[in-house]
Amino acid sequence: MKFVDKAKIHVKAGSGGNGCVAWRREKFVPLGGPAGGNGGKGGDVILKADSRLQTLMDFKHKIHFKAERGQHGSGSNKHGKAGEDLIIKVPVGTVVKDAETGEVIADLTKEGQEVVVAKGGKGGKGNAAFKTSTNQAPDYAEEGEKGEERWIELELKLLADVGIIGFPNAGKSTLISVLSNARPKIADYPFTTLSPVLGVVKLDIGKSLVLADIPGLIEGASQGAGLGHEFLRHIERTKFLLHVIDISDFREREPLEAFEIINKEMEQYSPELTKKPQIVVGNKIDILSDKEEINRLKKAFEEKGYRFIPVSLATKEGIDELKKALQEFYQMKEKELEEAKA
Ligand SMILES: Nc1nc2c(ncn2[C@@H]2O[C@H](COP(=O)(O)OP(=O)(O)OP(=O)(O)O)[C@@H](O)[C@H]2O)c(=O)[nH]1
Ligand SMILES: [Mg+2]
Repeated sequence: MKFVDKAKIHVKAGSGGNGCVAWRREKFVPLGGPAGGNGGKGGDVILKADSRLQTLMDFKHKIHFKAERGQHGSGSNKHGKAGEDLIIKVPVGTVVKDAETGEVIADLTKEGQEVVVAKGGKGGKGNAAFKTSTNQAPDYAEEGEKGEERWIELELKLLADVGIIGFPNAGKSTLISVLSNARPKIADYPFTTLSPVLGVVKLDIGKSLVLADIPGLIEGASQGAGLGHEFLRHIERTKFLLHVIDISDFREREPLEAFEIINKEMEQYSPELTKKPQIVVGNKIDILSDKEEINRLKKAFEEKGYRFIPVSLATKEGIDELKKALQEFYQMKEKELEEAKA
């Protein structure tokens, strides 16, 4: 399935039905009064978050959405029926913006959450509604109001607790497959992962964390190199990052330098991202010949204020320590994490 995380759609609410001009026509009532009914209200266009949807793919081809109009009023004081609302389902995590002004209309982060994006027009009043003591026979009625319409932008920002970042081939997808139920594609060439993958890690304390594996970043990603950096939006909501670095002999760059490059690219996307706490996961120690390198890196990262955990995702060495670190993190941020889920 193709992952689509941005869309632009046009929504148009139903117009209200017109009010009616009519007169009572009954036997033995020669001067029947006004009897024109009101028009019905037009239907709203509503967006609703649905956790069964994972992407905005449905909006690639269908971009126009229209709710039903209200029926016109009619004689004998019959009011027009209201138009039905149109409910459009979107994935949980969808941010809704007015396409023209860029204003955020809603952030649908909870299952079932709804927002009206175009309001249906009010129905017009029929002439019966205008009857007063001084005007017993109004011969006019109101037209229904037009339904609102506008272009809106949908942007999916996945809801995950922990983001996994790093260069291509560092082992990010291997990490999520070792820690969680997710089974993304893993291969020894760069840019294996083309769209974000979520996985749930069960912690020993009976709680769980949602991890997000994203495509690899490279130097210049903010200028469009590699897969660019747009996908970083999916870690914007995370509380914490696992930064995976290949520290084996076959790595292409010095690990501390790799770390700096990724952080620089993240900062270009949003300085907020670099403020998130990071744990450095030094991967592939099974093929690292100089084990002294581990101590050197541990010291260097700790001096920078980061926790460094050496692992081999291939042999599972160091995984227990990593899981423990995740658990400690959970306990540290428990209140925030629970609040986000509530
Ligand atoms: N020897 C060794 N190889 C590993 C280890 N972890 C991952 N690999 C290999 O490294 C390669 C890249 O792993 P991925 O998990 O696909 O890397 P990624 O970071 O997700 O890469 P992209 O999706 O391309 O950004 C694969 O061939 C893995 O089998 C490890 O601990 N030791
Ligand atoms: Mg990957």
